[in-house]
Amino acid sequence: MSTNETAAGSASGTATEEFDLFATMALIRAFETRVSELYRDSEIPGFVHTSLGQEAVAAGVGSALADGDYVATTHRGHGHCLARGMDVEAMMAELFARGEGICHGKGGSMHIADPAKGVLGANAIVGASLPLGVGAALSSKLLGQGRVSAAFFGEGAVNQGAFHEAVNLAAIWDLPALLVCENNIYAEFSDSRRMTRVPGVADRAATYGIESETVDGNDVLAVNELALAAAARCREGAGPFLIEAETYRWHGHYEGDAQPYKPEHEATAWRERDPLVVSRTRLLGTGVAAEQLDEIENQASTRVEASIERARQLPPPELEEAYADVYGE
Ligand SMILES: Cc1ncc(C[n+]2csc(CCOP(=O)(O)OP(=O)(O)O)c2C)c(N)n1
Ligand SMILES: [Mg+2]
Repeated sequence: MSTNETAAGSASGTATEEFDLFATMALIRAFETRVSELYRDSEIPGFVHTSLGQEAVAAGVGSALADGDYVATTHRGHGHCLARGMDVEAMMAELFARGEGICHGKGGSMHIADPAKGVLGANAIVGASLPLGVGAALSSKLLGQGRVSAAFFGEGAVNQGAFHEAVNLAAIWDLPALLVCENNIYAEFSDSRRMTRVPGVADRAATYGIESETVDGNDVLAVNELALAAAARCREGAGPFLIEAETYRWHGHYEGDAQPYKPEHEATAWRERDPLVVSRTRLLGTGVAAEQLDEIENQASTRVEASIERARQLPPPELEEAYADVYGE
C-alpha cells in the first residue's frame, strides 16, 4: 500500500503493517503542527484543539475499522478524521472556513464531518460522541449492516450522564460499539485523577457488564492490535467493548493555553515517549531504512503544505449560502 493510500484510510479491518500506521501518524503530526501555527498566526479562525502526542490512538483505531464503519469524535478530532481518510484539502479548507471545505466552511474544526467516510462529526459537547456513536451502532444492528461504530471520548467525559446512559444502552442491547477513551490525563485545565475515586476508565466497564482493556496509547501497534480484536468482537455480535488508551496531549487544551497546570517533568517524560519515535525505533529494528521513514514524513508535510496553499486561495462561502443546509430551510 502506498503512503497516500494509507493516509486516505483504505482500512480493510485486517492487520495493518506498522509502516502504514506510521504514515498515518506522520500525516496527523504534519497536519496538527501546521494547524497550530496557522491558528497562532490568525489564519485559521474560531477555536482549535490539536491532538499532537495522541496520534497513535487515532491511527491505531482508525486503521482497525473497515469501510462503512462509523466514527463519532470530539472537539479534538482532526486525527480521527484523517485516520478514516477524510480528504486533507477539504479538511484544511474547512478549518480556513472556505466554501469548498468539507462542510462548506460552516462546521470548522469542532463540527467537521464526512458521512461518506462514516465520520459522523466532531463535537463541542463533552460526552456527546457517546450517544451519537451508540445510536449509529443501534442503526447498524437494527438494519443488520454489520457496521461497527467507534465513539471517541476523553476521560473528562466519563463523569457526564451521557456516558452512563450510552454505555448502558450499548451493553443491554449488545450493540457493535467500540468505546474509545483517550485518557490524556487532563480535562481542560484540571487533572482528571482528582475528579473521581475510580482510578481507571476501563474499570467502569465492569459496572455495565461489558469488557474493556487498557492499552499504551502511544504504541500504535498495541492500539491497532487491540482495536482490531475489539472491532472483530463487535462485528460478531458480542456487544460493546471499551478501550482506554493512555496518552498525553502535548499542547494546551486549546491552542494558546500556556498549560501552567502541567508539571514540567511529566510533560517531558511523555514527550520522550513520542508515538512516532516509539514506532520509528521499532521499524528501524525490523530493518526499515531511516531514509524511508524520513521520506514518509516529508510526503506528509508536502501534502499538508499543498492543502494550506489551496485553502489560502479559496474564497469564503457566498453570503447567499448562509442558510443553505441549515435545518428548517
Ligand atoms: C457538556 C460540556 N461541559 C463542559 C464543556 C467544556 N469543556 C470543553 S472540553 C472540556 C474537557 C474535555 O476533557 P476530555 O474529555 O478529557 O477531552 P480532552 O480535551 O482531554 O481531549 C470541557 C470541560 C463542554 N464543551 N461540554
Ligand atoms: Mg482529557
